[in-house]
Amino acid sequence: MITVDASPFAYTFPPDKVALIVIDMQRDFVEPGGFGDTLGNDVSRLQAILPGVAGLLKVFRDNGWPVIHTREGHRPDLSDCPPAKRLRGSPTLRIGDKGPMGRILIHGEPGHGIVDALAPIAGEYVLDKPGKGAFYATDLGTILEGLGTTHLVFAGVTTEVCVQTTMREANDRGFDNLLIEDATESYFPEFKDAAMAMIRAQGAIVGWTAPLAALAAAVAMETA
Ligand code: C5J
Repeated sequence: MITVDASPFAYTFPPDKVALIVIDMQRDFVEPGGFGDTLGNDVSRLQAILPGVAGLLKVFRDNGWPVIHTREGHRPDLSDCPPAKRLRGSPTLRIGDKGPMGRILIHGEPGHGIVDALAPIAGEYVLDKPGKGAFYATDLGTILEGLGTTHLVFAGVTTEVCVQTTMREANDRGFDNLLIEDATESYFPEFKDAAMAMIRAQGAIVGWTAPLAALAAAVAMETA
């Protein structure tokens, strides 16, 4: 077992039953000139976690532990995008519209892709999801069952939307969840802080949080 100095208390995981889920590190959310930027969000906040997510990927890759990348997006005909989702947000730039990096959140468009710095490598899963949560309308549950996973480490964007939603879905399915604090971000700092506080509340009601350094130190000590 590996024990990480985490909040609200230590997080312990079996190294043969852990997987990393990197949520939606897509150009349209993260890069200048993408969908998020065009809507007026400060994407420099999201850019700042690229080293943290890369460092976390390195920990998992060095140990041969499973990595799952998710991408939020829809079919070109939008048949998997409920009007209730499409019609909210910006009235001028909606899912499926032509944006600065191709059609917004449509499979195969440049903006839908994962940023180059975090590109998946051979053997890693890339999971397309139409919802905010990564379990909804995907085979994530089947993948994790096949891997024998019981513990999930989380990174990605945005903390209070797709990351928190997926952690709550995972929590209800019985996984023990750790969110890496410097590998997740929001366009709104107060939302990130609130989401992390909600996750840790009431004795880790949704899960734990810890900085990457705490995870890396715990892993290094155990695997030295
Ligand atoms: C959002 C996400 N915020 N990946 N998506 O719409 O959190």
